[in-house]
Amino acid sequence: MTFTKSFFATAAAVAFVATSASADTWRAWNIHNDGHPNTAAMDKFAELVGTATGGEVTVDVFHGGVLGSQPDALEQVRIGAIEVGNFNLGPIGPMVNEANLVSLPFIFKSVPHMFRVLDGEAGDVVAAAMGEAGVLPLAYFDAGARSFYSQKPINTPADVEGLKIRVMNNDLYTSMISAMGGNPSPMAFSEVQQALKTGVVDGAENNFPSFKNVGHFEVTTNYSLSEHLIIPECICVNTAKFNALSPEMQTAVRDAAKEAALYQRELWAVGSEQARKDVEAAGIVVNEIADKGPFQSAMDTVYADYLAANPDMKALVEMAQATE
Ligand code: BDP
Repeated sequence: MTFTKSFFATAAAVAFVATSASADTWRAWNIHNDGHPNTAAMDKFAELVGTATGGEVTVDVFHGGVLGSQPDALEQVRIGAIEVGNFNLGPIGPMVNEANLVSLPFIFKSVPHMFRVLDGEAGDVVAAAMGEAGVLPLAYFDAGARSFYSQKPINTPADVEGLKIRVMNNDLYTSMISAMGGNPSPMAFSEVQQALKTGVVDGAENNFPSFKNVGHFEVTTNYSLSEHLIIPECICVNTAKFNALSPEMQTAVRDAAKEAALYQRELWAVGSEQARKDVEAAGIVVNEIADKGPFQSAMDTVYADYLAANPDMKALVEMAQATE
């Protein structure tokens, strides 16, 4: 057999195709910095994926939101320009209506209740709709509960009246603030500290780790435990990229995400307690709200307006509410 020039060229091309088809590098978006539980969990996910897939899939995590704001990154994952990320389900609502279930204030009784809903029938509906839209959830993180912070304590919905409050990008959050007489201000996470500092907004809402980790506690004084939103986060992957993997590799990646999520939940339990202690030590007054009833009642119009505009969400909302 004569080895011709074209034989070598063909062999090289085949080898190249074989390598690029079997080894995949995924870019992962993460908004958080070092010191946040999700950053460690995303690093763990990358490590586990590398091991479990024998290097067939490599995950490069970009922390600190350097790949863009959350709404932008979600769009990138949806179209496959970024492969994977740790996303909050809040900003997924404008893209996937079913995901809005988790953005209805006080829909969940507690974090364990939220996980029971996600693990049940309602969660299947939400996950299927997200996958359909291109943002497939592989596992869920704990993100605690979100509460208000501002320069004054907030004990009743009336205390929110007239305050300009930063919210994440979702119309349900603007309705939530408006229902209490406040002025909602949707804004990227990266801009919130400056906005609080300069008085562009009077307050914001988040969980303890995020309140601490990006320095919001340095520019405000009171954290009031309204716990109005319990929003899960996901490791979400571009659906087409995931489906292109062999069944074995899909299982390996999904298991890695689940293990990373269990790790995240452990870190979260410790980290959110510690974050609370740290901000209190730094002078933040943490204000227990004796009766959250008035906040819940103030949300009646939010639910009524939302369900009037989205009647097909009624069954899903009832399914979540009926979950023990
Ligand atoms: C944090 C979430 C992050 C959000 C951020 C926000 O982990 O995904 O972008 O809140 O308020 O708690 O924008």
